[in-house]
Amino acid sequence: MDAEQWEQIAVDIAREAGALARRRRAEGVAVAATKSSLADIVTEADREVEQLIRDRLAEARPDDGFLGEESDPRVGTSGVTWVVDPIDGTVNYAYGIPHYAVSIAAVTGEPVPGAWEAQAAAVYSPVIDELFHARRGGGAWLGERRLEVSRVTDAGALLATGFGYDPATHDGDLARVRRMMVLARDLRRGGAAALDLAYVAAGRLDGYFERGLKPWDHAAGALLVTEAGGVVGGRPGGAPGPEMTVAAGAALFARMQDLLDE
Ligand code: LIP
Repeated sequence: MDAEQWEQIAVDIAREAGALARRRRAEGVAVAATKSSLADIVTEADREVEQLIRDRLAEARPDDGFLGEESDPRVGTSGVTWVVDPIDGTVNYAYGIPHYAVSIAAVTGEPVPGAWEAQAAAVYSPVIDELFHARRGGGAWLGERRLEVSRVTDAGALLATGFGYDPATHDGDLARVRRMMVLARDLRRGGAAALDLAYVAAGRLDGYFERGLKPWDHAAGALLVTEAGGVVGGRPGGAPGPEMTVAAGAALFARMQDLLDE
């Protein structure tokens, strides 16, 4: 099996999982638990959707590993690991804000950002029925439209960011926003990293930066960006991860990293 088949698996499962998430949202959503902080919530739908994804992947790819937000990791024997956020934008989902996505990526190598090689990705926004997908070397697509990052280089960029659930990190996050505003025409805070990255790939955002992301938040979206001709990284020279995730076209990416590290 190759990346094209993994991409199709990700697309098919993301679509089915997104439909389940949307149905559960319409039936009413309750917070099942809080995790790292009061703001860091999980709903029963997050858990149910992740279980559906795990079940479908086990049927299609029984020897693969699994790394998801809401359940225990599984080490596979095939060299392929599926990195999954069942509902990215959980707070939006819980509040009924229709901006959330199912994020599924297939990676090879050690399932750690910076060590893995992303092979295929699907990010599905079920309320507006937009499915972003990519495979390594095959380009990034929204449906049948090939995606390309914007060519904006500096002042006048539409940037997106986010803030972690830990209030103790907000001063640093806000100071970083202040430094980045020299580049920005405006700022967006969508609340779903996978869609922020998908929108950079689609040229709907010129750049995105956020501290505190988990592997499942960025695994699929990062491949969309690089297959759309963009660059994704973390701290200067580093991989995307909890310290920082930055995504943009090459010229803007360099300017953003300069400012992030001041
Ligand atoms: C969310 C990210 C978002 C970030 C939130 C949270 P979740 O993921 O998509 O960009 O700002 O703090 O990490 O928790 O909804 O899967």
